[in-house]
Amino acid sequence: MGKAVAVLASSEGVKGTIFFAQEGDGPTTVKGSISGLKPGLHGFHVHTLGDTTNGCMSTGPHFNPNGKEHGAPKDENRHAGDLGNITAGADVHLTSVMFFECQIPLTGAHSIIGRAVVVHADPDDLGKGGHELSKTTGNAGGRVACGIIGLQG
Ligand SMILES: [Cu+2]
Ligand SMILES: [Zn+2]
Repeated sequence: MGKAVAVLASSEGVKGTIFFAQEGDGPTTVKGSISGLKPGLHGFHVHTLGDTTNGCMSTGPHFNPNGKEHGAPKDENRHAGDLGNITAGADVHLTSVMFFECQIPLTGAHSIIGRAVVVHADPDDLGKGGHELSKTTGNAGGRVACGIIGLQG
């Protein structure tokens, strides 16, 4: 079992911890919780770089090893790092995250270790919003929290 963790931090009081686990070549389980998000949908992605020297801005674009366009997790044409949206309820204290994902392995050439998880201010339109940013970022707005994905024992 491969395991990894990202501790999310931000200057806006959003905090969280996201755990990743993968058995062999199977799907990666993504599980965790985030606090401090405003209610509603928030774009949730793996970005290419594990670099937070300039906050979440320096984590680069969406992780996209296959040269695709931005999309929804279930789309054929999507960035590997496109994890869709997470939903923050009216209770801003805790947003739970739990899903399985096949395009973010913890080993191999397309491993997400050393990259970053980013949570956005706005909903990800999943490539379908018709905005000029829809096909690259889902027009998900600012980067409110991020964390570097590191190996966990
Ligand atoms: Cu993002
Ligand atoms: Zn994307």
